[in-house]
Amino acid sequence: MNAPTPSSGFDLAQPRHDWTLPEVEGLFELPFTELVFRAAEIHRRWFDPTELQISQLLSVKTGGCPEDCGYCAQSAHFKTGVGASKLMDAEAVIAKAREAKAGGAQRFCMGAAWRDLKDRDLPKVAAMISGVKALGLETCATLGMMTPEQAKALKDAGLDFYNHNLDTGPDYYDKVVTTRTYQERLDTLSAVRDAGLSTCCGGIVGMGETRRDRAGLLHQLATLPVHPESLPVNDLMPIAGTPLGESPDVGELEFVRMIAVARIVCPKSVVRIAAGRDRMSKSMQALCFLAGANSIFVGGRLLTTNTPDPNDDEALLADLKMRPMTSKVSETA
Ligand code: SAM
Ligand code: DTB
Ligand code: SF4
Repeated sequence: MNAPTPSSGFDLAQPRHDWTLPEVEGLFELPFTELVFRAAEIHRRWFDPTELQISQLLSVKTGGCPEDCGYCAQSAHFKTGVGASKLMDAEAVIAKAREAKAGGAQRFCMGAAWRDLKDRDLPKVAAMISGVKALGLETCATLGMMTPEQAKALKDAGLDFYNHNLDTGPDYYDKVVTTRTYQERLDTLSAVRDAGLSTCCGGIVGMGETRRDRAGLLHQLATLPVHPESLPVNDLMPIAGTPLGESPDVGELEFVRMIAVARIVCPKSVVRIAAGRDRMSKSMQALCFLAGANSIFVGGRLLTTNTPDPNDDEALLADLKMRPMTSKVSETA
């Protein structure tokens, strides 16, 4: 199946929600330079390609998670050496957010190793969200599954974004996680949208999935009722002790293809190079930005693994003459 060409009579840069899986697979099959060129054209239609959205993560509750996600250092099912800690106090989180803002972060994302958010933890989580919001940062949280009522409570506390990844295509999901279903992920995403929160939803490459599974993930995202406002693409950080600790790397060009196809099928989403950036050269990151990536995590740390050294990121932006995103992200279709 050939991907549609610019001469096929419709505007490729307009968001569509009727992508078919063969169409998305067809994009992956394009010659590399053609794919990147198309993605770069679309990127320019919706964004200033010299601007990057800058996020910073903090693990507010680490380890001991009851879920068995085969990639995760924080699952209690695997011996990874990551210990379980309690939920941080709001004041400590707010202090970290203040440092992140001083370091140039625009959005502060609070992550917890939970299967789902418990009502007993809501007051503390709400307090950290309002405190971070009061600093003038965009707020994001990733706390596992949530009910519609909990999503509304977090919105009222000042939450802007909720991160909840589909992680891979629907056919591969149960090879990676057995303690929850794809449908449960989709249900939380519905609750998030219905509460008026912006969604941050993407996945991981390099888990032994096929290209069809990668296309399957992007097909799911592109056919959601609203495209995710943020779309993180994680390159698997192989964690010793997890079932995916020895998973072979997907390869640089395939990672760039994933970014480019994400840019094409979700043209107005902010596409992030999430995990794995610390192993990427400057030129690889530049290629990702050319292919439509326009967001990064900074600050030196993700949850249990690292981002590049902040000095290296400063040099990267200077070298590429890129700067933090100033324009307000346009509304997503
Ligand atoms: N527990 C919550 C959940 O699963 O939604 C929030 C935290 S969880 C660590 C957030 C995301 O981090 C996962 O959905 C996955 O995409 C990503 N992630 C976790 N471990 C990773 C790894 N080793 N390499 C790449 N991405 C990873
Ligand atoms: C996302 O897609 N990636 C981030 C954030 N959302 C929560 C997490 C990456 C975690 C990488 C592995 C670790 O640090 O433990
Ligand atoms: Fe738990 Fe999230 Fe890790 Fe899965 S990805 S084990 S839900 S912290």
